[in-house]
Amino acid sequence: MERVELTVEGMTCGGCVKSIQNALQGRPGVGKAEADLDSKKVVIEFDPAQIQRDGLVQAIEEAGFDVAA
Ligand code: 9UX
Repeated sequence: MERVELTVEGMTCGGCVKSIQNALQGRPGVGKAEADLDSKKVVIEFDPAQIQRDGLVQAIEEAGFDVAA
């Protein structure tokens, strides 16, 4: 497993946190996904053979949030 930390814009309540975590965990290859409202960070563990950073960003964007560059 690899680990990446992304900064997500637009998380404003605990429901957003859950939406992002669910969106990520629904993708094959994603293990743990933990979003934190205060820091705006999402820490994701993933199998690079199944999903890469762009796929993780896409999952977050499709859930309606933006990922900081
Ligand atoms: Mo809270 Mo977020 O009411 O998508 S769920 S703002």
